[in-house]
Amino acid sequence: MQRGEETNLTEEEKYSTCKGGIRVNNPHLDSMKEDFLYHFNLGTSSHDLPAMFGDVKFVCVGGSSSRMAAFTKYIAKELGEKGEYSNLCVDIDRYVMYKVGPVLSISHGMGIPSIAIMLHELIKLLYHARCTDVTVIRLGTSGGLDLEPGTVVVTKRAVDSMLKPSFEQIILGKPVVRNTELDSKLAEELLKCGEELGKFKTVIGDTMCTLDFYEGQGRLDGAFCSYTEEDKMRYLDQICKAGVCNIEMESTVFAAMCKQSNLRAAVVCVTIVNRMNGDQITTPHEVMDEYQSRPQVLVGHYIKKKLNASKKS
Ligand code: R2B
Ligand code: URA
Repeated sequence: MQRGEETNLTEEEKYSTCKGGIRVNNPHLDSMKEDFLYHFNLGTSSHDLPAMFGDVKFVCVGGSSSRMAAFTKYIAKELGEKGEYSNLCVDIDRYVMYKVGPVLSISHGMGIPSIAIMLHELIKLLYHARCTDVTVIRLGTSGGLDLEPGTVVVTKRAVDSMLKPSFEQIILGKPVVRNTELDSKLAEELLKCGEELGKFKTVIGDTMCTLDFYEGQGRLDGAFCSYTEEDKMRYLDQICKAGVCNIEMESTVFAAMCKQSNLRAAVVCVTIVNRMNGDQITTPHEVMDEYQSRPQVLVGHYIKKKLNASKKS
């Protein structure tokens, strides 16, 4: 597709290039002799990206490297794939990346800047590899509002700390605001997967994305706190009434960047604490491990369903 050919696009999207479905919006990219994805330690000259990644259909991302390694083992077992899966981000320790058939599993660290860097390189990787029809899902943890810990929340809308469904990036000293709309059909399908499994409670609702775990999420247990418990509870009540089910730290930029690049995206997070009852996370490790496996089980079920359906058609 040529630059600027599509209709119904935002000004930003008009000037984008779309190689086989993945949209990038950078006129400089095509004139670069080589594109080195520094934090992945992968590059267009050193690696045959279409051969390595061209068949990717699902990308699952999550904060911790060990959780994404565990997901890799889980999805391999679920898909009946046998083998050893090694980290494709060799000799660099920013992120880990594993590939099991059409499923890529990548860690993104904590917070907006960390996931944004990973997503820039992921989107370019998928673009260079000429991937098509890719679904990206963030599997995460979060603090729940009025939800029993262990509840899985599928995000309907990713909102910022001011309840706005947008993500603001400062570019060349000026604020640029981007939409954080997620794929509603995908969210409903994921909710249905949770219900079909019937192993844990799954709900759908808004997810608030903050810039910090402590003051940014109204905790009383950070190194600094300038508000009262009443102030905190008033805020949590207010956002809960506005439709926020859980709070985490990556969903807005994740939603915005996936939307910009034409990627179908969803956020599935387990709640590990009910913020209406407290701030500290003291859940025993075994319980926490089981909670953290829940988004993996749900998304594993979804991926299997989709792959079986595509085999039949
Ligand atoms: C959830 O958990 C992390 C903070 O503990 C953060 O990455 C998030 O979004
Ligand atoms: N992750 C968050 O960002 N907040 C919580 O309360 C729990 C996990």
